Amino acid sequence: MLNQILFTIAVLQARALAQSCPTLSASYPAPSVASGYEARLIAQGLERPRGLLFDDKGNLLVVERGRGISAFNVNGDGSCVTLENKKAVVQDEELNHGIELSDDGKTLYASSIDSVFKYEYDSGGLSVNGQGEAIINGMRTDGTVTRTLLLSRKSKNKLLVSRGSDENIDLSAVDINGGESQIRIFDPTQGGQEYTAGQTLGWGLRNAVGVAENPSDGGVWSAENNADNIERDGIEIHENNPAEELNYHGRLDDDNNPHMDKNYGYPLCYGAWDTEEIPSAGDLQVGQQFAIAEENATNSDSFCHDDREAPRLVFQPHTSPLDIKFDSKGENLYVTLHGSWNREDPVGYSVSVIKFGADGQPTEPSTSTTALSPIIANSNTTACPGECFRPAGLAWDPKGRLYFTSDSTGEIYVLVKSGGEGLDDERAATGAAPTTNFNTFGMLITAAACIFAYFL
Ligand SMILES: *[C@@H]1O[C@H](CO)[C@@H](O)[C@H](O)[C@H]1NC(C)=O
Ligand SMILES: CC(=O)N[C@H]1CO[C@H](CO)[C@@H](O)[C@@H]1O
Repeated sequence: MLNQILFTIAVLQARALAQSCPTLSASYPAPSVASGYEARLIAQGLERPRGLLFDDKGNLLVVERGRGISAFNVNGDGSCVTLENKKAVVQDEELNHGIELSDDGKTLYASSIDSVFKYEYDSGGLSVNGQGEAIINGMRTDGTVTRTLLLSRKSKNKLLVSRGSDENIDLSAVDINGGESQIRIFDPTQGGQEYTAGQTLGWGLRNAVGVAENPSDGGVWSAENNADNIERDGIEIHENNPAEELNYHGRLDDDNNPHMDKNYGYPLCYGAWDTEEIPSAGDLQVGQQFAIAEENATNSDSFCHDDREAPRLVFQPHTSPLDIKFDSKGENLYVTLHGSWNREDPVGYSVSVIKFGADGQPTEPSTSTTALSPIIANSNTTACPGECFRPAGLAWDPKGRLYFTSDSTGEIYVLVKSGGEGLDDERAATGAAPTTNFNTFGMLITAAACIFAYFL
């Protein structure tokens, strides 16, 4: 089975003018970058950076876990980005991952393990007015800590909040009223809401840290981090099962959305990856769900198949998909893979891309094990997690450049096409219109770094 695409050692050729590019060097071996892309390390020294986004003036806001929200002015063309004038926007050590901004850029949202906070935000002053108001409460668990936020751009006043399980295999998640392992929908203009009062978009989602809305058709997707240390029929199968999952939730503006309020299996059913290692697998295929049980496993498999929503795609177990972001046309879904701990050979530790078709669905079938194409990865994963970057949050800037945080190393990277153009053509076209600090000569002379890698 093809588990991992191997990279050869990347060759870095820096052709850019020294003064126009930041030259930060990482404490670990230079990452491998796929052909056609360029990557650059643009910030270090952050406190476990997680979610990030760009405001209406093109400033970068990033959640530093245990510190709060920080802002930077962003300058430079191509991959030669500099982050300047760091400013603390919100100082709150409880904030740990989620961040969102309203369409008009004036309301900022962030999450802690227990609550979602709302702030009046001023992008001119890079500041918030007063304290945040807790608009959603009651999410604390002993297990998962992230509460991913997603504001729908297709439906007004719908804030999606994803909450994970209380423990690895959390049997309380079989009760929809408990509120564990769910994505719920809230009206962000209301205050003082309990998490369990939200409308359930999906449940049985162990820890759906990545949540995204396809801009082309409004389809909502989530990336689920699946269970560790699982056994079936008393046999350890955790090395190559269960799969991480990409689940489909339909459109929020569809009053007859057939996926609304559906159960995706956890804690009873799990996506299969390596079916040969699953006892009594029968004709179970990659991407179908199976039951974990001491007895009756095969009987329960039919329940998982018939009564639970199957993933639309599966990924290698333990790769840990954290953030997912579509490009403007909904043709590519980018994924950060935070990386494994519960397996012998480290996997994940990369940013990858999934192709989507004009029908708003992935081009690969649900049985595929090759839906992810790596863009940037650690060149020596045997040293992970110790000497590796660990991708966490993703964000687009107005020029269509894609940024990601690495929480373990306190870093931010930018990804562009070879030659410096943004990865998102549509944003690059509109965002590159003459603005305050756009410089045509800069674009031409900033050939930046060419990084070559070959897929084996
Ligand atoms: C990869 O990392 C491991 C563990 O730190 C180290 O022993 C090994 O020499 C490294 N391999 C290369 C090719 O650098
Ligand atoms: C639902 C089902 O098939 N239950 C069976 C599980 O296994 C026990 C022991 O073999 C049977 O007694 C049950 O009927």
